[in-house]
Amino acid sequence: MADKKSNVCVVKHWQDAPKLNESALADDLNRHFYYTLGRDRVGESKHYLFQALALTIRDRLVARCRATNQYLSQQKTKKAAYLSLEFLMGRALGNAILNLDLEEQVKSALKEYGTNLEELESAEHDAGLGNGGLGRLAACFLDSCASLALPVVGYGIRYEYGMFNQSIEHGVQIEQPDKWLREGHPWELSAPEQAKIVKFFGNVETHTDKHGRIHHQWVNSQDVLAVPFDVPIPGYRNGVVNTLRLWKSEATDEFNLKEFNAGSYSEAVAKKNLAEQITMVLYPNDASENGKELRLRQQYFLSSASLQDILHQWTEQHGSDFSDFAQYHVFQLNDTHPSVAVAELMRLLLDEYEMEWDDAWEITTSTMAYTNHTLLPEALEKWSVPLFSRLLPRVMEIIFEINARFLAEVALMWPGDVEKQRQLSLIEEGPEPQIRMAYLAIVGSFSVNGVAALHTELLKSGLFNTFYNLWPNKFNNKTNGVTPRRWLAHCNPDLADLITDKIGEGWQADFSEISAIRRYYDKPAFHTQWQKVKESNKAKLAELVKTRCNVEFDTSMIFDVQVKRIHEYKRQLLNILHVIALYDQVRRGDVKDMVPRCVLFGGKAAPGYYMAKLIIKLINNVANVVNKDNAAKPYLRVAFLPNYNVTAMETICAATDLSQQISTAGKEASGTGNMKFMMNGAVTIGTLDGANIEIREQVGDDNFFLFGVTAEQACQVRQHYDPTSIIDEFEPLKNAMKLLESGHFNLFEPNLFNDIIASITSPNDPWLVAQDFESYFDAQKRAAQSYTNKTLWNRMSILNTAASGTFSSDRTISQYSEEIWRLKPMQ
Ligand code: B1H
Repeated sequence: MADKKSNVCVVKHWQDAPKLNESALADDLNRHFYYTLGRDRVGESKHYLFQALALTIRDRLVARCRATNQYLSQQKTKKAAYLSLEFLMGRALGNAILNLDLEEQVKSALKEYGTNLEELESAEHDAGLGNGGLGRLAACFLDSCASLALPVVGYGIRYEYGMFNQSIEHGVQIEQPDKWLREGHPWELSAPEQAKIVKFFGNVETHTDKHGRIHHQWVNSQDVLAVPFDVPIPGYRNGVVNTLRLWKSEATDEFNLKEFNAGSYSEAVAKKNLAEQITMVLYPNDASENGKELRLRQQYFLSSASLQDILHQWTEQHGSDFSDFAQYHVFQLNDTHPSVAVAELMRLLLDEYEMEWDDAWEITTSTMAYTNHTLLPEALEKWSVPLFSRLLPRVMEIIFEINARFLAEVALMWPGDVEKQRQLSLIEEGPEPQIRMAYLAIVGSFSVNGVAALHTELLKSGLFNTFYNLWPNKFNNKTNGVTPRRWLAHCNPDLADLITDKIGEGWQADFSEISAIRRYYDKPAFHTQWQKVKESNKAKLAELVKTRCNVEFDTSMIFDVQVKRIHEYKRQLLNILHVIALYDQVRRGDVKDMVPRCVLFGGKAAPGYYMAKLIIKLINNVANVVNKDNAAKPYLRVAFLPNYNVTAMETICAATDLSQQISTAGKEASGTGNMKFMMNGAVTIGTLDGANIEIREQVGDDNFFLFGVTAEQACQVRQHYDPTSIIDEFEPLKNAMKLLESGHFNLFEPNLFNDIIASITSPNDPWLVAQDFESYFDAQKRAAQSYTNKTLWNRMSILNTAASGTFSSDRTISQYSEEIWRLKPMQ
């Protein structure tokens, strides 16, 4: 479908379209700037110039996207749909230019405007349609699917407001709405003619036809329109452009008309707002409790619209014969968030396409696949049965029926074992019964996967053990990955050039080739080049830290970085406690072995997460005290970078020396920031948790600073945990706690950090901060010492990049494709 070498897409099937003169990029840019947007060069035009450039690039994407779609509609080929409530895309311009190989053309076209690409890139808003790792994973996966020429469509929600913007005032997180669409979204194309109707509320009527078949009708529903907006997803220099289809909710006309006719103008408008609420805002909770009705509406809205879309396309081609539907379709559920899709697919097949239960169930259970992303109990989704029944009455009936049939199977397996039935039931009994969404996903899927080796083992041995015993073959591991295009080639162009100079450019398409850089790990001349790149990246990060935090970072000091969502299990507390211990040493004048260090924090707290917000406040207070103290200046600088997001990470990961991956073992399902840092040559200080374990295996023990108890040990420690005696027995920790307790960091805010102190000293602290402190402190010492030996550090850094091949999302997606989806690349 595409001429690979010249990257010119042969648009075979789009004959009516005027030919795009691909080499006339500068002309297109002018046309879009002056005519499409109607601008001139007077005044502030950077934003319009960005838009004109985006439209110019979009033209080229659209041409390829058409070709990809037409190939797909003509070829009888299996397709996957990736269903996710989150796609954390970040900016698109730089990535599209890289993947289409247009950098030279763009640069020369921009000369005329007296600006550069970097400046225009900075005019683009991040598409922050996700919370953190789970949403960014979905974005990396789309890049890999397109780059591997796999027929995969992403389905998500076009939130009007994405992840909130964070500012820090007096050390406290303030949330501001992220109106990312305000200045338009140049990448998307809407397709209102393909809108779908999604039902809510109402009731179910049944009637029996003359053949004795019972029909269920969902009536008196309030209908909402789902309008698709398509975002193009370019593959890396292969002519493929896949689609991310985002749904926007709108009021239906019919629905309003009734009200207008009855003279209830205000009621009609009020209901319009109700419909439009659904896709208004992303829930910013990350792996913590949700449970709000609006969130369930979002989940059902996405699931129903996406399934209707695919079923509609099927019937257009095949009529109502679904017999080989499962040979051509597979749905990947990104956690349980879209897991109502299991019941919704059943509903559509039963009620809309009049299929028999067993046939519909066969199709459902051979097309649905579920990825679990967390073991944390507070993130395991449950929906109240009364709420669910009211909102989605027909879907509730179907879930009850799935459960009844499943429990009958359980009864056959374990005759007379009522306890087993209670344990495995999709409905958790209690004062208010709850639907266990993970169980629905497992029962309705042919594949259940975890996102790192340890995580999958823990799913099998713990959380889902009984299901694993029932269906061992459903369970499999797919260790996460990240795209080396955005997370090395784009965000670290100097390192990318250096690598390409040595091993050729093949690594960008086949990241296993990165291991070839290992040959240079001991070459002094290469060390010099490697270090020079790192230093210039550090200077750029230092500039960002200076502008955003007004803190001076010195590029000769080790850059020690922890950026991720703020959560107790991720243990930002352990990190800041270590900073306090170092600061305490400085105050005592105990600095003879101290290695100068800049510690950077970044991340958002869920707006309702009290402890996470208090941790942010502590970090900022400590930073303030330390940075003001001239005695500390040569040894320690601390900053909290506000509004950590995808774009910030692009600067951060290229400039980091030491990557902090310090979660309590057994709690972080995988982590993906750890992989971005590793690719860019940072060395990890980390626990045996999530993908850290595999990172350490790849890079070797000598090139990873390990500390802390294992997941297994953590369980044992919790049985008889006594943090106060642990604190008492380790001087640096004892002193750090004393300094914290003395109110040194909250002189004018007495008792502010009492809850943090209580949490560290509690025998019930599930995160074991005190337990792991000493071994963390030692690992930090080893890291700092290693950093003083430039040769040793450069070697470790190079070896980390060289060993990161397996953490490309291309590897992950090849495994999804070969082992779960069974797709064939487009050619
Ligand atoms: C992960 C979530 C998550 N796991 C609920 N679970 C959410 C749960 O809005 N919600 O309701 C949002 C997100 N996110 C992360 O997934 C894991 O913590 C990481 O360890 C993992 O790397 C990432 C991708 O697999």
